[in-house]
Amino acid sequence: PEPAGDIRAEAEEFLRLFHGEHPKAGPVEPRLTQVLAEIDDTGTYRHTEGELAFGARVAWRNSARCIGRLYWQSLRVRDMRRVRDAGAIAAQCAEHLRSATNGGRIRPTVTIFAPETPKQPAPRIWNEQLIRYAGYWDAETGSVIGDPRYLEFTDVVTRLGWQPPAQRTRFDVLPLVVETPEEGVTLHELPRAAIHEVELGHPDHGWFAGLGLRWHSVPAISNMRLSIGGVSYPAAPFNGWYMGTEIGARNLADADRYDMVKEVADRLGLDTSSDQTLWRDRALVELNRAVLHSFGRAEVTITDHHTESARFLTHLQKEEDAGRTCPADWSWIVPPMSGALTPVFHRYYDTERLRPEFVLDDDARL
Ligand code: HEM
Ligand code: NRG
Repeated sequence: PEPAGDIRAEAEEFLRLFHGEHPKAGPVEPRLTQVLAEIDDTGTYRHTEGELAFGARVAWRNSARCIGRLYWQSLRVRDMRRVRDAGAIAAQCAEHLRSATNGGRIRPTVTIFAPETPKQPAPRIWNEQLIRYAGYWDAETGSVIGDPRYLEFTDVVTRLGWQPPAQRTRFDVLPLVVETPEEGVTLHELPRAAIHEVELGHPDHGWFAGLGLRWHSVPAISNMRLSIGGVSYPAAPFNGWYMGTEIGARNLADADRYDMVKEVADRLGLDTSSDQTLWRDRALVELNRAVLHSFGRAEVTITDHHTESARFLTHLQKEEDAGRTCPADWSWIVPPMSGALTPVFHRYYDTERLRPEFVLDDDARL
């Protein structure tokens, strides 16, 4: 259940923002009058396509944790508000992935499903991202196969009836879990054609490919609620492209994820007997070189943390020139390696929350 908030006040704030940034749309008053009447009647209102697309783009613009916001105006918005049944939602998620992957030239995209209304609860997607790898506890070796982050989620989908592949691997893609008011919770396997992946190799070290590492090409977050002008869209999966460090310095490196740093250091022949040799740091750099090299070789869009940091400062400047504040969360913006080598490290940011926004329901607005 959506915390009601003040839909009238939020609608007015949003419509004023929309008309302020779209002079050609004319004065806000007639639209505001219409929307307030619709709220009186129905408890909610329907965004125009223009409002919806603008709301989604500004929600990206307002994402304080996102370093990739320079291109916020080019977000593709797929209006799927009419789509309500679970099978069609899963099919549109697959179509989202295909069209966003675009053969490797990734296009930032959001697909917006039906909103929450007083009459009808909205559909939801339980997965954190559309593509994620299962994690299994292997009693034989006393260790995890796959992504330890998804041990619990994998357990949940298995109880719901998912059959892992007969031969479990470290990179088994989880099924989508879609919940609708009419059908309850249903499982949907993504078609293979919707899943684009890159096999990882290293520009200088042939053995790296032998580690058997890979990652999916598109990060598509699917568990954040899109909140626009007092209307909530709980199912609104969005994607951009990866910054290499997300994979190389976190997903494959964190001790509670794929934990590859020691293995890479050993294969590099580094002296791991003392922290002071900085073997972890040296192995991490090579792991990240492998990620950037492999995506580049496969012609899949990716960015490095130096380029993206510089772009983010350009974005801040553009926002300032437009007379807007740009909220940013230092602890998320600074890349997880070589922090002080990037210019985003050396400054402070505005931190107030702005709407429209993407909200993680667990940390709903206070
Ligand atoms: C977070 C980069 C596109 C919304 C992030 C993070 C990075 C990033 C590095 C931090 C992730 C982490 O530390 O786990 C990029 C890049 C993009 C892009 C390179 C390329 C175009 C987008 C798009 C949207 C978006 C299209 C929404 C329409 C967000 C949000 C978060 C985030 C809401 C915070 C997620 C959370 O709280 O877990 N982004 N992003 N980003 N990004 Fe972007
Ligand atoms: N760190 C996560 C993804 C978080 C969002 N990152 C993006 N978003 N690049 C991971 O899968 O590693 N995006 O929309 O492009």
